[in-house]
Amino acid sequence: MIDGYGLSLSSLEQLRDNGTNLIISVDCGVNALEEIKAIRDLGMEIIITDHHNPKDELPPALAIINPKLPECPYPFGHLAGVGVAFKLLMAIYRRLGLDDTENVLKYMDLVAVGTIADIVPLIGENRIFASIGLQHLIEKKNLGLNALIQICGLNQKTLDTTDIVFWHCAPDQCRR
Ligand SMILES: [Mn+2]
Repeated sequence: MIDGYGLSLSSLEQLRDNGTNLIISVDCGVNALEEIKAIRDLGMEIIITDHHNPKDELPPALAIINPKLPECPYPFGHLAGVGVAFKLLMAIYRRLGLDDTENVLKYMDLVAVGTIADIVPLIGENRIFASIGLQHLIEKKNLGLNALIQICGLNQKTLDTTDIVFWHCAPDQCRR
């Protein structure tokens, strides 16, 4: 809410001062040349996860994970920012031998909210994320999301994609 979308130079300095040496971006960074050069100059590294269309010059990151990169072999190009981050998490789980069903499904409600709210086409994997995640939302698996749904005055039993994308709370509800 303070720095807006993307990587901001002031927050990067703050991260460095707090002892951070590796940043993982979500939903941004593939075209943030200046900021990623600054990360290097500040002595930190960055792994970019993004789904925005990259420009010709790519930033000097440790790694760039983005299905829109021309050489990316990933078969589904419509992942939302959260979907790309989820894929990195799955790769880490696999490397650590933690890729069991429970862990794979654990954050599906958050992946669904992020996918639906990012307004990507709900086809292929996105449709699967939305479908499983909405079911988790209805089953009240996540305390934080439950509270958000309650404050928004939404009916959790009939929650759908429109509730997630277009719902605006009334001013008196927002103050709660
Ligand atoms: Mn996005």
